[in-house]
Amino acid sequence: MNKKIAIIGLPMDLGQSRRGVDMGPSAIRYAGAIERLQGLHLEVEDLGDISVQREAQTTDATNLKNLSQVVQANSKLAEMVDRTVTKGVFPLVFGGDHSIAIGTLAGISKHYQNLGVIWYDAHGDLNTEETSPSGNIHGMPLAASLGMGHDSLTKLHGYVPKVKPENIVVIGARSLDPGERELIREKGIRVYTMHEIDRLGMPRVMEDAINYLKERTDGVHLSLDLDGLDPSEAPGVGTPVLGGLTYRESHLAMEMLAEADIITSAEFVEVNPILDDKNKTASMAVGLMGSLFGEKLK
Ligand code: 4U7
Ligand code: MN
Ligand code: MN
Ligand code: MN
Repeated sequence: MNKKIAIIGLPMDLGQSRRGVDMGPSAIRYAGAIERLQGLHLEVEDLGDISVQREAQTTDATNLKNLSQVVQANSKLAEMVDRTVTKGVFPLVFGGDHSIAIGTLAGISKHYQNLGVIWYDAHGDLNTEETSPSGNIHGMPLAASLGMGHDSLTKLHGYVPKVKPENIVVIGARSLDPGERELIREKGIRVYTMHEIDRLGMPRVMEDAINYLKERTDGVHLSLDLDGLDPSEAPGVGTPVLGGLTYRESHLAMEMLAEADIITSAEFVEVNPILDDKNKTASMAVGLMGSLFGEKLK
């Protein structure tokens, strides 16, 4: 694991419809992210937050809410992440709604032949403006990174696609729209739904996912949406879905990733402190970060 980490916050809530997720980066910092990582003797530089142009909600002719603002913020993020990777530093991004993964992946992927992605989420985020039931761009970042959807999302930072379908692993899915299911089938994307996790257990699932990615990728980005966890434990998210992963299962998953030493960039998204219970969800994000970066119990 890279010993130098750069933290980048993107306080954006325009990729979905509930306000408050723009305060995610502050909530995660307030929960002690930087101190936690410094405690692991990592060199941490906080690059601060990217500024987001805030104006009245817009919907243009397409079924995409706030498209221009989302594209603008993501372009800045892609630039910053790109520069970070160029310097040999590990980019750690705090969201913000999950639409920011479009920018993160755009900044990272050009540095790899075969970037792997672990999408830890209750959702597939594989909608396009044609299949999306909501028009919310936070339900589209994985599709956009595959090169599917609106040009201004797929072409962000100047190249398409950012990831190949066979290099993606989705973990924790339990809410997939019809168009997403079709895409998963058509592209052969590896998805461990809650069904597989219940049947096989998190250790088997992670072992499997890690071996699969190790064989075919030269870097792995972890995109962790806090709604992958069960809302009874992580209530501070805008799109909660019952029947999710526990905090302990998630910890184990992070510990196994640390042990395998495959993660080369990460982002923690969708923390909404307004919907949270005493910053519990942000604290969980920080706890998971600790494990991901090698914190040991003994
Ligand atoms: B998140 C949804 F319809 N699929 O597209 C959609 F269920 O980043 C939800 O994973 C998307 O939180 C959730 O709007 C996006 C919906
Ligand atoms: Mn998501
Ligand atoms: Mn989600
Ligand atoms: Mn969500």
